[in-house]
Amino acid sequence: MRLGIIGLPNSGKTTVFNALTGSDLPTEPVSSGQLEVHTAVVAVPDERVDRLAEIYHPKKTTYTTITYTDIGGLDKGIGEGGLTGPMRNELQQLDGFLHIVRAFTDESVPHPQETVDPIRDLHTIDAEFLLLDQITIENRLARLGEEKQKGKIDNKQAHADETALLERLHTQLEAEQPLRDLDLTDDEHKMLRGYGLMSLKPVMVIFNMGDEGSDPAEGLDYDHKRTVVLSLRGKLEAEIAQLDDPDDVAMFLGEYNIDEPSRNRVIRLSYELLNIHSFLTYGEDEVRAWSLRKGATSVEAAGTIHSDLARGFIRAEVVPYAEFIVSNGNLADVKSRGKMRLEGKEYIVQDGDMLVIRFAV
Ligand SMILES: Nc1nc2c(ncn2[C@@H]2O[C@H](COP(=O)(O)OP(=O)(O)OP(=O)(O)O)[C@@H](O)[C@H]2O)c(=O)[nH]1
Ligand SMILES: [Mg+2]
Repeated sequence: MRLGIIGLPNSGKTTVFNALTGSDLPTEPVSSGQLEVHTAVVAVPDERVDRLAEIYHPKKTTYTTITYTDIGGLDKGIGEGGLTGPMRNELQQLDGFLHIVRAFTDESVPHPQETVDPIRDLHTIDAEFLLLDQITIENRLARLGEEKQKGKIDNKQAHADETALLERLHTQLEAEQPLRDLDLTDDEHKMLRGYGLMSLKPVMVIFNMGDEGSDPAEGLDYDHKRTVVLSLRGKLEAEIAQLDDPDDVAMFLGEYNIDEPSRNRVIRLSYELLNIHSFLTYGEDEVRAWSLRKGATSVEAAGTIHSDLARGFIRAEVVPYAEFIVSNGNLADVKSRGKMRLEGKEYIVQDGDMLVIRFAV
């Protein structure tokens, strides 16, 4: 799963990218304005994995990951439906966005619109995405109309379904509302997958605050589905991410009166935004967390581990992590309390399920 870090020039995208990934990319007060892409893979912190590793002392411990891509140079052509070519291509491939909005004031960092106005900037990019989606949908509807006129339709039902769906989306866009607010079925999402619709993707809005000033997230009127809003102090967070010594981190946090670095919170929320959760596998070889789409079954979970496990799936042995901890990590005790279950193919995997897949190939 890959989230793209987007926003206007100088909003602090690279700064936040550094904070999240512990990278040390240069950040500059002068924006190059070019399409620049940097990617890093981040382990998702998970206390359950830590605890299991303490119990099993495995040879290997593996966390799930999220990929973050810092994408600079978005401003070209904004407001003119002008996002084209490689930039648009780049954005369409993402699973969601981290939209960085500048809320810090700093005379030495120019703002493309001169003034600092987070709400205006938030809506600038939102409006751009709505416009792009509208163009995409109108083009497709025009194509479908032509096909109909020429009587060149292979599958009448599919043609009618797609037209109806696109018209529904079009109405939403005309009302200036993002597509992610619509309740779409899995099939409808599938139908739309190839279009790379921007406002359909989940979004985390991050207000990048300075050390002073009010928090734009407070009292913000921004009620959308699959949307998270938060504020952090990007520059500070990036500095914390560069510290290796936990004592230094603690001192730093104390000095600035912060409970915990935002990094972990942002990564956890990214995970939730993507509508995935984790199941766990365990043993002396490896303790590992795996990402799985919420609502996926045990056989799909098996398939994430290895296609053989899905093909030869017999049963899943399920121990909920919480029960494992109640039993102090003693599986025999979990069993005797009747909390170890055998489940079939249709079982919907829950977050924190510890799985052993029984299979034969
Ligand atoms: N005062 C202050 N400055 C910040 C903060 N976050 C970023 N900056 C500064 O703003 C400038 C731009 O930050 P970047 O992280 O490079 O911004 P960007 O969005 O990646 O910019 P482009 O990629 O050029 O569009 C740099 O000089 C940063 O040091 C912040 O929270 N407070
Ligand atoms: Mg940058």
